[in-house]
Amino acid sequence: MTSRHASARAGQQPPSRGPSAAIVVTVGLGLAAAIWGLGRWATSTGSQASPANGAADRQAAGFEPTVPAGTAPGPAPAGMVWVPGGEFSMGCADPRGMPFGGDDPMADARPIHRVRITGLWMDATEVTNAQFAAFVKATNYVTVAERTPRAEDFPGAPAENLVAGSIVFAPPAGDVPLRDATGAAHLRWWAYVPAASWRHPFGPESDITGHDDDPVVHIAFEDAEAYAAWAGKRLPTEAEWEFAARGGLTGAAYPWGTEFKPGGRWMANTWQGRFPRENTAADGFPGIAPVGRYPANAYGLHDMSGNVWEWCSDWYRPDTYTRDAGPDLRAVVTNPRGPADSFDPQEPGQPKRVQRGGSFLCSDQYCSRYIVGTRGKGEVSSGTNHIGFRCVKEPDTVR
Ligand SMILES: [Ca+2]
Repeated sequence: MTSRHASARAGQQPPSRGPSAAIVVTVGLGLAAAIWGLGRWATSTGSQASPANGAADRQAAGFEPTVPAGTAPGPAPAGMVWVPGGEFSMGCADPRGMPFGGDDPMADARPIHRVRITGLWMDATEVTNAQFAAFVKATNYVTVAERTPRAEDFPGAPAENLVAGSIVFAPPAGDVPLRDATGAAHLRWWAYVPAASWRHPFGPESDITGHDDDPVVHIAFEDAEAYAAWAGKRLPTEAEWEFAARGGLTGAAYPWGTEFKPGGRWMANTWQGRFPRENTAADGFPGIAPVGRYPANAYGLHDMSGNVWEWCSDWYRPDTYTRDAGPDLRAVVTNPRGPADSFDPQEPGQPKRVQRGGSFLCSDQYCSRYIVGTRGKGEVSSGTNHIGFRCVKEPDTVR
């Protein structure tokens, strides 16, 4: 059973207590926890270091200088930029106490450890609706959200709930608690919407006319992989993604530096106002922005922070960095591709891949995963209206 399909029930029946409701709550939790990558378990694993501001703090946190290596092997493929590769410190210091740092210790992003990456090309922006439409036109590909769930995969589910669709942000009118004892507070602002898909981001009455340059959303992991294969590319590993997002900087909180709004300028599409009911759109966009509307980082990459989440190829585990760093934290891991399997203590039965960068729904009240070293995770079949992707291409595969 997958989160997306089972969510047909979660979205149409209010969670409540009882034998059947337990499934609904569990599944719904799988959905949106996957979406947000809450990482709440991490509070029990402790934290280290201080905010990553200034050289002394960076060193205390475990960041050593980024050492780029490798030059571009030729002209960039269309829409891509060169990420030089090299060695860097991967991970995130405890962001609590940082301006815009939020209240999550982000312990799954520690220990900070050394990683070496081979240079490669990366899409300068998230994949757009126009690009995805070209793929669908060429291949007649049908996304996971557009497929009708099969009854045999969901024994006992009411037939009326076996409908194609996806999960859409649906904020309540009033204030709601962002966290509660059930761990399912987020169900208050997510709804399963029949017929929602990349073509109809908010449901059947919506479409993407005039939004060619918006990032494509409602993308499940296999959808992203299918597009990448068609394009002669692949999804980035989590380590490649973070090296690229850091743009050569060492231990900076954001892809552009240490200040969230340098000189008062908005650098990423995130959430302003009281989440989830108030959206002031102070950054210029109440929802998704067309790609590339905010400044690129030093490698020429846009929206590595915010706008939409981006799938990476790695399975998610909270202990990946502990494993990679080794007992003395001196290991240098070369081109890590993630663990062999997935495990999320919050939802042990849900297979999850890594997602990075946060989205237009991230704020310092909730999520704060626009911080460059933080990690997200998503159940593989659950696209939503803030999950997209971008691709990479290895130099020796350039055509
Ligand atoms: Ca993004």
